[in-house]
Amino acid sequence: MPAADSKEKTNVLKKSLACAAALICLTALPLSAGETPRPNNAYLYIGWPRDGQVITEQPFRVWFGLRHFGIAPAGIEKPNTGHHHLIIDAPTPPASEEIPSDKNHLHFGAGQSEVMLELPPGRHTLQLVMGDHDHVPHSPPLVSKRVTITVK
Ligand SMILES: [Cu+2]
Repeated sequence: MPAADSKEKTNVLKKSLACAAALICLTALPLSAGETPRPNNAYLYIGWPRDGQVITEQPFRVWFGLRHFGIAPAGIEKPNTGHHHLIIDAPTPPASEEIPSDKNHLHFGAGQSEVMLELPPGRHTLQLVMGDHDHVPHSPPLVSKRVTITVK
C-alpha cells in the first residue's frame, strides 16, 4: 500500500498548494472599490417602480429605499452615510471611480431620496448606487437590483 499512501499525500499537498495560491491571488487583487467602508447589512433598493412596471403617466416618481445606512449631502464625510445615484439605461459604474455625472448617471447630492422622471417611450433600466462624499462607491459597493420598466 505504500504507493497509494504516497499518492494520497501528493493529493493533500496539491490541495494545500491550490489554497495557498488562491490566498495569494485574493490578496494581490487591486482594490475593487472605493476607500469608504460601509456596514455589510446596509441595503439599497428602488421602492418604486417595481421590476416589470409599465409606466402610463409621466413624469413618474422613483423612490429610493435605504436600510442600515444614512444619507449625507455630497462633500460631507461622515461614517456610514452617502448619497444616492440613479443609473438610467447604463451598466453599473466602476466601483473604484467617481460616478460620472450625465443624463444616464443622476446625482442626488443634496440627500434627496426620490425623483420625478420623464423618459421616452420604450424599455428602460434603473439602478441605484450609493456614493461617498467624493461620489465614489463604498467598499463593498452599495448597489440596488436593476429594474426594467416600460414607458408607454
Ligand atoms: Cu454623487
